[in-house]
Amino acid sequence: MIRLQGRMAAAAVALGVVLFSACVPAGAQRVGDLRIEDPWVRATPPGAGVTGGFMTVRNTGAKDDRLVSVTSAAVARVEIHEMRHEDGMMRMRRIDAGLPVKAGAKIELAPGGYHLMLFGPKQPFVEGDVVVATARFEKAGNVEIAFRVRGLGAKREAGHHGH
Ligand SMILES: [Cu+2]
Repeated sequence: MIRLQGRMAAAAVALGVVLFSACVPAGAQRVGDLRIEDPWVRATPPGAGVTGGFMTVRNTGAKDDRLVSVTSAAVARVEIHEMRHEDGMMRMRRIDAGLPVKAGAKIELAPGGYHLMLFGPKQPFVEGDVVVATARFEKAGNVEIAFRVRGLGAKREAGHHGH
């Protein structure tokens, strides 16, 4: 009987995880003192090798934090990038040290500025879908984020990517 209950509990947990993944609301998400707002990724045409991810991270706490890395089973890898004007051109670079999220402040990942670069989508991102990724923060820890897929034309980036 105990064994059976154990199995049923395990099944319920497994089911719960599946339901959670399928139904994660694409609204604000919270981890510790951090709020993740409006996470979204750009849709990809079939065969596209890369796309951008965006969100706002708000730190409501008293300690500085840092977005260290992002991973997702939906893509081969995710990098944190910065885009900025240099010598009259838009240039992009990878940020390996992570993105600081200062106490009481927010950091915006948006077209034309900081962004996530998602390489190698395992299948095309279609508008309206949700792409789940895990962000790791230095102090707040890991948080699963549901990025809503928006159309190709959504807030187009100024300039163009080097990749
Ligand atoms: Cu980039």
